[in-house]
Amino acid sequence: MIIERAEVIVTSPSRNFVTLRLTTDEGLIGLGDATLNGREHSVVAYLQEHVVPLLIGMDAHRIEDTWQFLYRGAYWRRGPVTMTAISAVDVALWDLKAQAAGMPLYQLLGGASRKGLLAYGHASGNDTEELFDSIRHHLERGFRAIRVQTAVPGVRAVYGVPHDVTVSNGVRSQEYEPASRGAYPAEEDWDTRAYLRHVPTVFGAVRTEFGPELPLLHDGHHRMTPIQAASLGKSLEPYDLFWLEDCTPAENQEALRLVRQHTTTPLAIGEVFNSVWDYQGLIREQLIDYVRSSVTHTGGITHLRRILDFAAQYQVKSGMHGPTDISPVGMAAAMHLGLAIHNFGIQEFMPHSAKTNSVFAQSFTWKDGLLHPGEQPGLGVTLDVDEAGKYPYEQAYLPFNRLADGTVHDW
Ligand code: CS2
Ligand code: MG
Repeated sequence: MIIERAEVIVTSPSRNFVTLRLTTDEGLIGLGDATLNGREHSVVAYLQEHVVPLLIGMDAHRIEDTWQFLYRGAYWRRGPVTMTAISAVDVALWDLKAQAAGMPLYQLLGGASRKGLLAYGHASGNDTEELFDSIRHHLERGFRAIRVQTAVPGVRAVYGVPHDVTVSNGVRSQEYEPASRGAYPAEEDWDTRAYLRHVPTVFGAVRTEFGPELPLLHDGHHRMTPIQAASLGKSLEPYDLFWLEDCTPAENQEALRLVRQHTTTPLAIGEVFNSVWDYQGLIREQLIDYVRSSVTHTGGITHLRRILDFAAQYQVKSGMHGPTDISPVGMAAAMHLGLAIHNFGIQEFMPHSAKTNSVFAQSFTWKDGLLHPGEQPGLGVTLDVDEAGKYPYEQAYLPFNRLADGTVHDW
């Protein structure tokens, strides 16, 4: 199975996506997600200029060898751009191998370990009433686990809460999408003390309204110092969170030691990580409970599986990143991997827009709160190139934060 063509396809149906498309001499087509939100063209260039020329004529069956060749052979290792580019190649090769075998990819990864993947949705609100509506809306759409984000009094724009929600017949019609199109990132504001006072009251209200059973999650989005995160974890203990995510900026692994000493609230981290080395201390010292890496940004199925196998020795589980900036191709890869591994925890699931689904045909199912990748050979995703061509790239940025005195803060 020889790679004859390798194309990098950029499309922007409702947000930007980058896809690597490999075609073999037998006419099979394999896809890999190469989307790095807000920095898309860095991965396009990495692939087009440096990787595509190496792929032509290569044996598509040699997944492990190709991974090692691209990782070690580049000399310059790790980093989001490199690891996203390697992931796209890795996933496209797994897609091809599974199609050649005539099996859905999860079968090649060891077969199904469960019926489907518990997935959580994003509920949010500017006030309690809006938040409760959003939670009910998600429960009606079948979600059995909910991430809760709310506005904070005195703060203009908060991560996870849409600014311009439209509600018709009691249903919120807009999903939260942080990246905005334009030539400059949107500026948001932040006040950690106001946030720390407010969040426990929100979880108290949610538990009173929805009872003790519903798994609830929360994303701190890298904004707290270690002692602030410790204090939040402690104040949320009565509300029994499934996890508190990214409580501190993720690059400082030692921070989690301090947080862990003070709270039993389960911790999830790693959506901005890209290699097993980012997790080494966190997993070995049992400082986290969930690995947030996506297949897309962490060197593909080959490398994320390695991280998760290491994590399994310490009872740390998967919690793969799945916002809309993970393309349908990246989501499919996550679902196949999540179905196969033993230490699956939960999958983040933000449904893609109708326009995105018109570009990417997908085989996954969503039933009884569980995702399943479907039974088509390979990943189960096809890319309609003509449809993709209708939506050219548009510059887009994630927002950034400034404190009241003008200092830039983690967003
Ligand atoms: C997030 C993301 O889903 C999450 O947990 O933290 O929404 C994140 O902000 C985006 O993926 C950034 O591109
Ligand atoms: Mg997050």
